Amino acid sequence: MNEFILHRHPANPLISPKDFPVPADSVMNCGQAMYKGKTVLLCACIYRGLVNGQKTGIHVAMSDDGINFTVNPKPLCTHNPWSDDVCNYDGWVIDPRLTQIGDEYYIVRPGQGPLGPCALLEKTTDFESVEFMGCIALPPNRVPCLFPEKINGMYARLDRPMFGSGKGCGEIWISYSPDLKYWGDYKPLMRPGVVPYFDFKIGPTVPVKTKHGWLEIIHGTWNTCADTRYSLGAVLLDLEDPSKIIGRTYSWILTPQAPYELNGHVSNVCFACGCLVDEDKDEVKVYYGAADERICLATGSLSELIDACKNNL
Ligand code: BMA
Repeated sequence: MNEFILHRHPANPLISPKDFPVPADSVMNCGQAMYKGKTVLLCACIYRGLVNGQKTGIHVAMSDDGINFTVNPKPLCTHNPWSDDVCNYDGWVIDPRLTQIGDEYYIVRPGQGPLGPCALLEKTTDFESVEFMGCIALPPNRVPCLFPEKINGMYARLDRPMFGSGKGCGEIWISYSPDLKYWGDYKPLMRPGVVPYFDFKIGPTVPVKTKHGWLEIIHGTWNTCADTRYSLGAVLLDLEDPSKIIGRTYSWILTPQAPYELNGHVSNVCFACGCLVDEDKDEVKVYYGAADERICLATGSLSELIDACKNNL
């Protein structure tokens, strides 16, 4: 197999529907963070049948070693009725982005509805319960990713405005807020084509601070006459002004090749919502959704990835 910067863990897939504590058809794309020395993943699940009357929910998985996870059978995030008196803008509870800001953990997830996804904000401090903080982006914006600290006195996020079909579906913009609730000062940052391996869609994950810049794992698609390929790449943003791109990989860093990525609920998919970085260990870890059906891990050298971004490799 042709290897790129991220390398698959031999224990993949780490979490599959058969390992889930409730009946599951798919265990999908996960938010990721460290909490009290443990690795925590927020795993989106498409249930087999209905569980507590719902078709989807987001469950907490915790691990001491980052490989063996215990999944909570009770979902952390589930359908919220905030929009139900007009229409259901929370019909499909998946794809959480998880950002630690100080001692608090913020979850942004798509509120899927008739005009496409809006963005719902929730907060947790213990991964046992969430506080619903409201809708922070009009549809279609799927899914804004919060920076983990204020930049020049303002919260910042990477937005993902999109339209339903056609070339150019899905861009990355940046915006700012004094309080995480009211957002503005919007600016476009990346379109499909910003890297040669995404020609149709491009989307953000939660940025991670490194001494060389904000490391931003991006996901996106390349369309061929035969299929669509959902892969991962990386971009480096300026620490002081994250609206400046200071590097990007010109090759994908992970693309579907393993059987568990090539075949599944949606075949040909490697999709990430974030990454974990350990600068002392020179390591980047990406827990990713494979074929929209199971959760896998790929790791790589942080310095190799940063160098690839800086040298546009
Ligand atoms: C995206 C989202 C993800 C999914 C991916 C591949 O548009 O819907 O949830 O993993 O497509 O199907």
